[in-house]
Amino acid sequence: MASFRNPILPGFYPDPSLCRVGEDYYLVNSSFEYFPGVPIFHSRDLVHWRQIGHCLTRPSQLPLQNARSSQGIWAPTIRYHDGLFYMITTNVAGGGHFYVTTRDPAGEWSQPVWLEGSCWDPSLFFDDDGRAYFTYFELPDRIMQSEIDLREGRLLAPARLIWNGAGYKSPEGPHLYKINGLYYLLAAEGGTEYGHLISMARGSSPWGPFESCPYNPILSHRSLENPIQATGHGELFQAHDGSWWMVFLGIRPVGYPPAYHLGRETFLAPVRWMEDGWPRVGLNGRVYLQMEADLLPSQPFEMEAARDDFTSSRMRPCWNHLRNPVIGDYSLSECPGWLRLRGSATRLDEAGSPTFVGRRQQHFDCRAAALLDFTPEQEGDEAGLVAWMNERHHYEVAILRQNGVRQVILRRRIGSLQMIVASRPAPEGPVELSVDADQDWYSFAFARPGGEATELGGGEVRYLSVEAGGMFTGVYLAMYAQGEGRPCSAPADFDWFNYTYRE
Ligand code: 6LW
Repeated sequence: MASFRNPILPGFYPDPSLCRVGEDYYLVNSSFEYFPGVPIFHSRDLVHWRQIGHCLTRPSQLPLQNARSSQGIWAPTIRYHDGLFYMITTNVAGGGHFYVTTRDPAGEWSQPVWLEGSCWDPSLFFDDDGRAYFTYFELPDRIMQSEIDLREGRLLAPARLIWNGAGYKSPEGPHLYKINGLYYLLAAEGGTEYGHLISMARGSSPWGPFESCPYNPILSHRSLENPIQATGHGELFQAHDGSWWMVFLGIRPVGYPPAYHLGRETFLAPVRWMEDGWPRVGLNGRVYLQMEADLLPSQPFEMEAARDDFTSSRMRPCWNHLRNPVIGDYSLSECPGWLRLRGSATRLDEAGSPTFVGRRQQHFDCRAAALLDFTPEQEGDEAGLVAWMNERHHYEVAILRQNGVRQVILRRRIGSLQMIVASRPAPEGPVELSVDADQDWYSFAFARPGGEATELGGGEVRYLSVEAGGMFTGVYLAMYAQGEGRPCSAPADFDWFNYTYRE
């Protein structure tokens, strides 16, 4: 037995789906309005994960122009069959269900093959007889299924109802598996909030009828005193050593009333099969931040450096834009060793694509800092660091030209309230901006490079939580630039970005 820490993917990594190829494991998550879309991770021991890219890297795969915050890409499913990887998901901002394929999960994926079908949470199942099935959730309480020809990208018959769930609301996230000759159907019920749970049913045909597990829910933290809440939306799988596991989403709320800001994260639990042919997840349907299990041999990856010096010709996979970026507003080559941002007239307060490059906040106690060289020549030109939930909930420390003066400001946006709450004349030349976070408070500061920091103030973490104004995502820490009614006159050059944390 050995212990591992949950979540295995901290920060906004919801709706995990996983497939195994030999001794390699691939995991994908929802990505909503962020671009590129559907981050994909690789592991060889289920505990150490390295992001190897994204499934959706081109606007032709991922049109997000119309995506409101928390719209865009909802739950994905990844599968491997006959040498080909499939990722199927839904763009709820337009187009609906589609799948892409590749032979190299770290490389480019195909153009989308669009499918008819309502609602969300599509999944694929490949049966031993070569048939393939497309399963998805349909409001209010239906799991629908159709046989599918994946070569032609078409359904072989209209989808039909196969299960209504175990009796809780919204039986979402369906996945069909064949285990010991029986067909097992997994679902996430109760809604993705505190009532979330995982249920299971089984039958002798992929069409059912399905008998509900007598122990449902097989995973639930409802009404429990456990730092992990809202457990649901999972994937069941067998490791190469024969052991069984589940990955699923959960949240880690803080404070009272509880609120979470890191988003829905990916957790892992061992699974045991009982004599009666039903599984037990974790410790009788409960999971913990520290768990004991017969782990696979540890195969850690080299950790990425905390600091990104922007010396590569490509951005690291942790970096995301909002919706489809204006590529010409970003450059790693115009000023080698710096990330150059060109602020546009699109501002953080709009549900558009401002000039924004962000990474997920993955730890309660963390610090993000960046060195910014920005000399705005137009009134209202601005660039800086933002702690970001969405266009209505964000705090930023920035260099702004206001009343002809180059200032460092702290601005808070909480719903319909917005205010610059502090400002100081900016020191000449490049300025180091920083945001320090703990469970309750973000504090913002600036300094000359290597100099003593001047604290500007801060804001409550709670007002960037999902409960305060979010929906399905989590806080990002991002670099940005924006003009006031027109593009910025000068570029904003970031020399480095550093993310450090305390477990
Ligand atoms: C996901 C669905 C859900 O597709 O939220 O509440 C959606 N349940 O399973 C976005 O994560």
